[in-house]
Amino acid sequence: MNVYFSVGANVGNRERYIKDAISSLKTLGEIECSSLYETTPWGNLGQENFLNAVCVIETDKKPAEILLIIKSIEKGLGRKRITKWGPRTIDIDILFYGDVVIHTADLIIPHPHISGRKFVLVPLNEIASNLVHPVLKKTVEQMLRECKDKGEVKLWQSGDLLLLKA
Ligand code: PH2
Ligand code: MG
Ligand code: MG
Repeated sequence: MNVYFSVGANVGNRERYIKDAISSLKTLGEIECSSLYETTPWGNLGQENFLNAVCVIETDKKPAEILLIIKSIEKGLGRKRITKWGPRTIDIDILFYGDVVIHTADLIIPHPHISGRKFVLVPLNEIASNLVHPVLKKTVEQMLRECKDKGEVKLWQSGDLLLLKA
């Protein structure tokens, strides 16, 4: 299954946290990463800018197993859950699990905010512009064109560099 992830950090050595998260995610399977972007905060404006990237991994693992793995990676990288949408050393979210739709108490796939977030859509458009959202039935490219998010998303470093140093 092709599983898409969003990674973000806005506390401490943001680049290091993202790279460490990507290294850990590599244990799930073959990975392809977008470039790394610096982005203004979405939802809770009184905090530092984020670094964000997305990646896709080909894996046989089930969604619940993946969720446990990303929680443990976040914990290992010092994530503390304090406020919703607040500052964090690392956040790893599952965006898509193939075209599977899941609604359980602890997991919603596709991620509910994809179409409203430029910090997700810009990097996603770089690696998967033709990917179709299984609920909205729109491509990433179309969601990006229609997105009203006014947040800034600026290139920080290329995806190749990100993978090399991860
Ligand atoms: N994550 C959030 C809330 N706001 N803003 C940006 N720019 N990047 C993020 O990764 C982010 C956010 C909740 O997970
Ligand atoms: Mg998140
Ligand atoms: Mg999260």
